[in-house]
Amino acid sequence: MVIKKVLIANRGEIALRIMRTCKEMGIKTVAVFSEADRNALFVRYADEAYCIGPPVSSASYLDFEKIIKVAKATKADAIHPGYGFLSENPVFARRLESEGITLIGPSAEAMEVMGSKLAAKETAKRHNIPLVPGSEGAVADLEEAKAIALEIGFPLLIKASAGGGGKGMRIVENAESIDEQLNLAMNEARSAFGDASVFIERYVKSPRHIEIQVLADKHGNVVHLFERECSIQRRHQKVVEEAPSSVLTPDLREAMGECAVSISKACDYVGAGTVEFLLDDQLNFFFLEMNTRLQVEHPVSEMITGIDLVRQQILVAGGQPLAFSQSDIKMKGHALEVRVYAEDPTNNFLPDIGTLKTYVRPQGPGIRVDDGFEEGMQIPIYYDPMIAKLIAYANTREEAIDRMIRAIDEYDISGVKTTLKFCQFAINHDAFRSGNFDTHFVQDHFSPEELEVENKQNEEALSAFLALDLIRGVDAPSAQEPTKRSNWKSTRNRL
Ligand code: MV4
Repeated sequence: MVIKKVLIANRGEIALRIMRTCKEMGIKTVAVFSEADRNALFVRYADEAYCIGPPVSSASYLDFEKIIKVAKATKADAIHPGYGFLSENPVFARRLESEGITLIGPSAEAMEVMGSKLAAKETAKRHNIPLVPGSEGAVADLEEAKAIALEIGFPLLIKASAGGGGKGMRIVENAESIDEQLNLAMNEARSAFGDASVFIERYVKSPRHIEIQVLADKHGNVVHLFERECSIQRRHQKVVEEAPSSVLTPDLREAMGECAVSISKACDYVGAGTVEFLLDDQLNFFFLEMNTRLQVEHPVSEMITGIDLVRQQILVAGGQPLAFSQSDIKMKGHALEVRVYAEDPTNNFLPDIGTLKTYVRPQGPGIRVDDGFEEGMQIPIYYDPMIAKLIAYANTREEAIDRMIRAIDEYDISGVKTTLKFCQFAINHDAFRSGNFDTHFVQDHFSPEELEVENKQNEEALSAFLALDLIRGVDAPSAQEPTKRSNWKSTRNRL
């Protein structure tokens, strides 16, 4: 089947990102949008665009009856769901199958298996993929939980089978609290997910979060595109992602890659997917879960492999076999991504939505900005407050970090508070630079004062330079430089 027209069932930067590849492939695009996104860039970029309802997601981006109606009316061959919204919804996938519309993604069955953490772990176990020691399947009652605890020791972790991304997790420190925690976890799981099944794992103390990008076609070919390191996160919200990881050896990379390919084959996976692992401080890895969608941080994998993941998703959805094998895929250089949010890092990351009064993107060598906004636009309150993904690519990790720091300096956003300085703090930290960090990085190293102190230091440095100006006279060439630098942002619009 040749895909000639794609409906993008998403919004913002990812809708635009998908449309750009469609355009390169000569594929027509259909946007669907809510009333809050009337003026969005992705709506203007599409060949056709249809309003599908009010801002609240349940009445627009999640309302698949409306979306399918538009797909039929516009004769779209396929739907790309992006990430979030309908992207991992097996009910939607099944509906599209019965409507004869191609989903750019895996089958409903693959989504179902991986949507259940227990089913996913069972699949992994059958294929000898390492798992964190813990219960086999759901824990039935307190007696069983206690028996497992006796075996694996404390602290342990109770997780909801229907959870994921940290939702429904509880740490149990000692035998006395296991009763209470188990009850809370099961009740929470029942009310949040409609499924009370929970399982137990040993708590891995200082883990790194490493995920492997996979790509599978409809002919049983599966390859991996190496790893992404996503340990720098705050409350399960990723802050910095990079590829490759600074701690993986070639052997470890190959072993994890093979496990990722094997679990993908086990669920007859099709398309782009991500297999998540925990890596402990002894470099043991354990399968966590599989995400059956294109991920937010996919650009770092694209940068180091030169492979356009959206193009590959579309090709395999159309039935084409992958045009390359594992040995053809090489990684080169280093890529970093930071997520720029409209949040105030000095005020507990409170969303700070409003109008982008100034919005000037960084440019230059090795910089990619995936966003969906322009100066003067309003960031809607109804959705995730991510403004942009800033990606830096260079030959080495050090150069990529320096390049990212430069790009963050160039990024000029006013009207809303952003996490840019927080991201800069993170990647410039000794622990990050040295590669010696884990998922507790933000908790261990960040406090709002870090940003306030930095602001103050900048002010002090500026006053010192200004004082120098006075002493030397403003015409002195050595005194010109810092004054110019400090004025860079305020004068740029006039340059
Ligand atoms: C764990 C863990 C430690 N031990 N499992 C959080 C998200 C979900 N995908 C799995 N998560 C974790 N599972 C065991 N047995 C620590 C985490 C975890 C984490 C994992 C990846 C990235 C960030 C994290 C932050 C806190 C906890």
